[in-house]
Amino acid sequence: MAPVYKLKFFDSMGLAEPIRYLFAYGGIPYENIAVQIDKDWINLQQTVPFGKLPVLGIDNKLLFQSVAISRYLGKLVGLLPLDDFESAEMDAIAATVFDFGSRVFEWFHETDDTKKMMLHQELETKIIPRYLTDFEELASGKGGYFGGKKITWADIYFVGIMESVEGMWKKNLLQRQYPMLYQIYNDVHNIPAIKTYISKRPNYKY
Ligand SMILES: N[C@@H](CCC(=O)N[C@@H](CS)C(=O)NCC(=O)O)C(=O)O
Repeated sequence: MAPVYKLKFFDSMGLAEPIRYLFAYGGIPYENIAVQIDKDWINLQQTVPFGKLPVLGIDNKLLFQSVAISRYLGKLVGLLPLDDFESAEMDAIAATVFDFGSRVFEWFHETDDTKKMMLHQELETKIIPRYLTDFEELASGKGGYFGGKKITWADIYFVGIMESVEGMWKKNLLQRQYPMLYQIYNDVHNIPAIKTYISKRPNYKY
């Protein structure tokens, strides 16, 4: 019998969106449990590892960490390179995408105005260009995608996180300066199953 998958995350894209893309890509049914931060979260937080989401229930097992979950599903849907080194390279990309996303999320959730302005300035002048330039170079050096000429789960992780990053930053960051990354973004969005999922998903802001 096929496993029962239950994904818990807040009612937004964030760290869960690459996971939702991968489910869509593989045509794998799952229950998307939208946790209401002002209602359910206080109690639920005590019960999930490290008090963080997303978590994925797989029958009676629980997996946490968005990168580990995405890699697991990536393997399941045939988007993990077979070669161990190449596979580790995709882990490195996804971990770095997470690092990048965290910097933007940190700015977005900052409540002190002065600190927020400083973080914005640093992101605009240093962090965003540095990460995107290096990602662009890596994809370019490989021949199109992060793993070479074929899409892997790391491309999907990148695009899922970029959607939230752009939603928070309120700007398209890729189109003008990062053609390779923009291509990855469009190619992932144009995968028919992902396109269909996106056309039906809730109207998330980020
Ligand atoms: N490295 C973890 C980070 C998990 C994480 O920080 N999740 C945030 C949501 S983006 C969270 O649960 N925040 C709620 C809280 O800390 O109260 C992952 O990639 O899954």
